[in-house]
Amino acid sequence: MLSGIQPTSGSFHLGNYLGAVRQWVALQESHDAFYMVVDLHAITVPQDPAELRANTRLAIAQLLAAGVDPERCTLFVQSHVPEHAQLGWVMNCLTGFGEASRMTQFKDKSAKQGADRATVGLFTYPVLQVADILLYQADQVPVGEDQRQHIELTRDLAERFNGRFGDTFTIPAPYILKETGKIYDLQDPSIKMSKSASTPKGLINLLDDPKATAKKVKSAVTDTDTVIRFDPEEKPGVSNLLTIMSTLTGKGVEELVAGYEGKMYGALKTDLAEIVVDFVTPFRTRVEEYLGDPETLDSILAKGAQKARAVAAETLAQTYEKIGFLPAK
Ligand code: AQP
Repeated sequence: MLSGIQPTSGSFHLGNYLGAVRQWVALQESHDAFYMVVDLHAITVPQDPAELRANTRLAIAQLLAAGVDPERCTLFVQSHVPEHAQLGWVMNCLTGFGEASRMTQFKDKSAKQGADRATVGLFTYPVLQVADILLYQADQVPVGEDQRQHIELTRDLAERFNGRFGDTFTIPAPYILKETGKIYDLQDPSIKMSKSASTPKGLINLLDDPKATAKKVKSAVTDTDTVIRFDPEEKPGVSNLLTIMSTLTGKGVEELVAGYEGKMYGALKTDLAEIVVDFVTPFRTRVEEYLGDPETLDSILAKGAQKARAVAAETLAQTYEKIGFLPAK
């Protein structure tokens, strides 16, 4: 099991948590899990060095606060394991230019930035992600729906390499939960909640002031009907709120809908605002605690990098050997 999260946004948003990180916490119990903060990916767009360093620590603190447990998984920072960049180069040399050009995330992001400002790093980002996954021979990758195409590319490249050089890589599958694979923007439930595309009112950042968060939930867009039911096609806003509530409370959507029979949207939003605030308030406190103890954080990362490198170095050595690189004596 392998997954990663970017340290670019400062605070994780509710989509990151419900779509990915929550699954990381559950899966560390049953799988040999490798979780990382992907700082190499972060620099595909310009970063202020001091901010990047601070946000990388903040991302680790948030993962720990969410329940990622370094005793149960391998938690590390991507740039601490140089094999990612090394295997990334090999995978670049296996990827067709047209194939990489078809990645929708690149098309969207480069269109937003303008062709002249988008970097080659942004273009090859999915290929580095392929290397991230294959290095650990992951068979499952817990991510949100937006990453499905990148996992498909990973499968294609793993099969291509295995076909050309002999069995080397495990073919991974995406682990995307139907319910939470795509959490939607609170103001525009036709788009995913996202740090780059959402407006501030549509985005719930876990580290925002809980009062502001409650306000955002209460002003979420619903529809002109009044009935609370789960219908993503006809009622995307209400359905998104029900999904969030169901995941945070552990109650089934049907049970929730039954409980709101005859009630108005306002009741649902008020209850959800309270549930979200009850979730983010202790989360923020735990993040502060982890940030206040940089020595423990550093020692977790040092151990994580060591464990990750042991696996990554072995896979890279096998790959180099298969390709025909002369071993370094
Ligand atoms: N809205 C979402 N619903 C479900 N899952 C989501 N993920 C992101 N948004 C949603 C999943 O979160 C994990 C980490 O994603 P990332 O490293 O791409 O983090 P990010 O850059 O903060 O995510 P954004 O907001 O999606 O960034 P932009 O706006 O730059 O595209 C991944 O598993 C992702 O699927």
